[in-house]
Amino acid sequence: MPKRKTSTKARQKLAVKKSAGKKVVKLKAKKTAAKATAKAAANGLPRPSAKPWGQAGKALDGVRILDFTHVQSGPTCTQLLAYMGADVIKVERPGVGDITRGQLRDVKGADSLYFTMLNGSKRSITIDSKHPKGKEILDRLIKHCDVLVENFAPGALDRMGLTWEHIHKTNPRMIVASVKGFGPGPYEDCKVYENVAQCAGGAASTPGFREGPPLVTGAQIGDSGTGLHLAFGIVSALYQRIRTGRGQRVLCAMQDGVLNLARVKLRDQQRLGHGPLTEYSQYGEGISFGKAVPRAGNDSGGGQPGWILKCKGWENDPDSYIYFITQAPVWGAICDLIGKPEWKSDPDYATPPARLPRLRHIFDTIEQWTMTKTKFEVMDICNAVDIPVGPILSMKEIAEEPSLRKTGTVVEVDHPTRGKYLTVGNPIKMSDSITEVRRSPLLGEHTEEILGKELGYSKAEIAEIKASGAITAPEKGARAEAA
Ligand code: CAO
Repeated sequence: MPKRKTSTKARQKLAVKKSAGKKVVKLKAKKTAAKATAKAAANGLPRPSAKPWGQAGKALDGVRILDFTHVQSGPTCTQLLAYMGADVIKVERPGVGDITRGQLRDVKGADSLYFTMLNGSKRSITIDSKHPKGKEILDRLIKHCDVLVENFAPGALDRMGLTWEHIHKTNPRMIVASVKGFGPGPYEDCKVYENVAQCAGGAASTPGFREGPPLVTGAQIGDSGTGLHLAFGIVSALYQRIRTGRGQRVLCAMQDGVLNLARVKLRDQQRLGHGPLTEYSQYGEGISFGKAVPRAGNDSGGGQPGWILKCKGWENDPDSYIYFITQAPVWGAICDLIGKPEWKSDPDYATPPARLPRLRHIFDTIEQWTMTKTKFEVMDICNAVDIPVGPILSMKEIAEEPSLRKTGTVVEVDHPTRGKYLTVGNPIKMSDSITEVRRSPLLGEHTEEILGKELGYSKAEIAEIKASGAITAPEKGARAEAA
């Protein structure tokens, strides 16, 4: 076939068309590349939400927690997860519940503050975990939830039949998080409470005064501290699960959690091998060190000497004290305040090493000044010139402090049987996940709601379960034989 002759005009047209086509292809390729780069830069994340801050849901929205915790360490963990938006379903023994409901009761017949302050923003379901029907409900909950959290005595969960193997088979995505007193080793079977952990974690050997016995602290570093560690482990496991698709076990031993919080003392133990701890006041007092880190009274844990000093009114108010830190950069300001400007240039006081052997005299002199002021006056005066000080706030003052109410750190909630009470809200503030602090649930308050709405039991089935005694107290239900 003879070749068709193309006119110059047509050729030009074709060339323009071809080049336009090439341009479109190039543009498309560019756009695809740009999209791929943007996707890579976003690390697979969705576009940034355009919703106003705090209105894009909560951090842990959609996460369901099967909360098998009791007393303090476990409940601290799950309460924090609830504050972050997780749906926390607390499983309690029918008729009894978490033992703390009745411990340290201040209002007759009402759940104690011990319980209410550790179980806010959760739902409660009663299940006898040793009852065959109870076990069946628990299996449904295991399938339904993302995380099981427990702090039973070692072996208790296995005795319920809820071994890791069983849970993992039932729901391979489930994370099983546990608090135990000790990790694997000679003490792994021991039951452990707060002060046992403070002692075994090394923390109790260091507070108190040199001449006195070891001391435990009121801050619950064993229980609440370990609960906090566990919460971190759970959130990390949830994050890893996004990649692996499977759950894992998370274990926090209270001994380990306490040691983690007391790590500066293990630091000092090692420093002791290289010479005396010069920031401890016993160094300045010429008292030699033994083989282990000594009790340090109110010495500062950091490199800047500090002590607790009396303030105006200390004779009648046991909390009229302030923590005073003689930080090197503000030494001049301290000297001016306390009426000792000559100390600024006196070689015995001018440098931190020169002051070390004289700390007791220095703090006695500063105290002569702090005793002329209330702790809040000292706070105002010192902070104005950047001297770090800390008033000893009583729990009464904390409860009444307006700024803590304003930030939601101290929250008042209303409870149907005990009335209004104060609780500690979320100490972690997030700009896009707003915490809602709700009162703690009554025992079994949400049992039917969870069985019906979440687990899909029909009304007839719920009635059957009730009659079986699996969710009601033995004296109330026609209890079936336990397995
Ligand atoms: N239905 C039926 N039985 C239930 C149940 C339910 N819903 N919930 C709990 N139980 C049973 C457990 O199965 C266990 O029974 P067995 O021992 O017969 O198997 C029993 O209740 C008691 O559990 P426990 O041993 O955990 O409780 P305890 O009061 O004897 O010990 C504690 C409490 C805290 C010392 C222990 O749980 C422990 O060492 N936990 C780990 C460390 C910890 O968290 N300590 C901090 C506590 S806060 O200060």
